[in-house]
Amino acid sequence: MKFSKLSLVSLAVASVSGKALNKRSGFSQGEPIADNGNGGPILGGTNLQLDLQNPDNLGAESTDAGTVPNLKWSFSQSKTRLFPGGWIREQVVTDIPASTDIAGAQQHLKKGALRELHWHRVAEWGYVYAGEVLVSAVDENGDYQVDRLQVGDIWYFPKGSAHTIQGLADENEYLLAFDDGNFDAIGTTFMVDDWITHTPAEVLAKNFGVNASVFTTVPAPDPYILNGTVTTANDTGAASGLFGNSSYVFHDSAAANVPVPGGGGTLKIIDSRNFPIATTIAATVVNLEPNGLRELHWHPNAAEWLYFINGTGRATVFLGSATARTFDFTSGDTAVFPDNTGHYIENTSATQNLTWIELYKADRVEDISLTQWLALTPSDIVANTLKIPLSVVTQLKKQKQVLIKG
Ligand SMILES: *[C@@H]1O[C@H](CO)[C@@H](O)[C@H](O)[C@H]1NC(C)=O
Ligand SMILES: *[C@@H]1O[C@H](CO)[C@@H](O)[C@H](O)[C@H]1NC(C)=O
Ligand SMILES: *[C@@H]1O[C@H](CO)[C@@H](O)[C@H](O)[C@H]1NC(C)=O
Ligand SMILES: *[C@@H]1O[C@H](CO)[C@@H](O)[C@H](O)[C@H]1NC(C)=O
Ligand SMILES: *[C@@H]1O[C@H](CO)[C@@H](O)[C@H](O)[C@H]1NC(C)=O
Ligand SMILES: *[C@@H]1O[C@H](CO)[C@@H](O)[C@H](O)[C@H]1NC(C)=O
Ligand SMILES: CC(=O)N[C@H]1CO[C@H](CO)[C@@H](O)[C@@H]1O
Repeated sequence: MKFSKLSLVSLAVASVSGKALNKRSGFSQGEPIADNGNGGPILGGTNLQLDLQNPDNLGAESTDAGTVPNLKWSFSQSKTRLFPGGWIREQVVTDIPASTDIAGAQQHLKKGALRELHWHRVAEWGYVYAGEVLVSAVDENGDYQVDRLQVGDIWYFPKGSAHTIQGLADENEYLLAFDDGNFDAIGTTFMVDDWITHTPAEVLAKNFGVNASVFTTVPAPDPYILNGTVTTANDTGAASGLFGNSSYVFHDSAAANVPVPGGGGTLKIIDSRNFPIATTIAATVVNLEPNGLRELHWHPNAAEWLYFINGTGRATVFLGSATARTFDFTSGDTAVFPDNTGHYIENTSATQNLTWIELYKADRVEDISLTQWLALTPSDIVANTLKIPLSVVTQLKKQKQVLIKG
């Protein structure tokens, strides 16, 4: 039986229903063939579903140039680790070698399940996107905090803070980020039960003032995520803080979405200016309307790490020296735009918002807008450099547009 490429494409389109597909005008769907005749069919093995999702890998964007490494990773490509109380899948520097500043993970907890007590050699940033969780933490002054987080709420534990997380709703999930791309290396996470089982019993007895036999039931190896029941304890008196605002937590309700001059969506910045403890991870949560564009810009202070929550989009990363590469994104993708590289993000759906989170290993979010730069430079200099009419330059917007309506 013979299948034409076209019938294979329609089969694949049917079988990836739900995953949005990117069609580029002037370019064949699922094949490296441009309407101008460049390219040709793939005769060897290929993964058609990936091809359909990533037209820019097939060369759809003629302005791309040079050898640019992969800057994208889908959590669907990560190994998922399963536990009685949930799961985790990570993206670390070995997945995207350019992502040296930040590593990320999706983590899921069932009701009552616990990410066991631990601390890290790096800072941890979390964003709840489903369910509700309880975080509990203790700092070096013996100050403790117990707080309840809902969808959109964020936490930040500085390097070394002792903490634990519990799922409160039936199913709960959040994005985790760490201010070190090599986060998963040995020695970055310290589990409480791991420490106990690797300490002499008589030392434990002396340290805690109890009978050494108490600790024979401590699990080894450590369970990482364990099942349990939702806490009812009020022994620290911290329950009164359950509904309050702790310094480790930024409640979504504490900041309004900032309306942007260009229309096109909403944006929220959470960094050390409104969330003082978050000195090493600054964040922007972006909602871009159908066909909208996050305007061309770069970040003078840090690389950008991204997590796409929902929708479909694309971005071209300009790395200087006449090199650029376009990437296609869908929900569950992560990416990194290296330090100071120019880029935009476009919503390629005509119907669905594109939502994503941007993280920077920095104390604040900073960006320079290409349009604003050109508008605030002597107009004849800009016109002469780009060889474009002066009248085009003089009407450029002097205010950052941020998100432009599609
Ligand atoms: C510690 O507990 C064990 C087991 O319950 C018991 O046999 C032992 O006598 C206890 N030791 C002390 C010092 O209380
Ligand atoms: C955790 O799961 C195990 C195995 O299913 C079960 O025996 C135990 O009762 C559960 N514990 C809690 C606290 O839910
Ligand atoms: C927890 O204990 C504190 C202090 O004992 C008390 O003020 C508070 O009402 C208790 N909270 C709950 C939810 O029982
Ligand atoms: C938490 O902080 C926000 C913003 O400052 C405020 O609107 C809210 O009332 C606070 N909630 C509590 C329980 O203190
Ligand atoms: C899309 O975003 C706009 C705000 O920019 C919002 O009003 C609208 O409800 C969003 N649509 C969906 C389906 O979330
Ligand atoms: C994505 O948005 C659509 C509506 O535009 C909604 O039905 C869906 O639940 C969203 N998915 C996630 C993961 O937020
Ligand atoms: C590059 C790309 O896919 N752009 C798309 C942006 O969204 C509009 C509306 O869906 C499309 O027409 C464009 O092709």
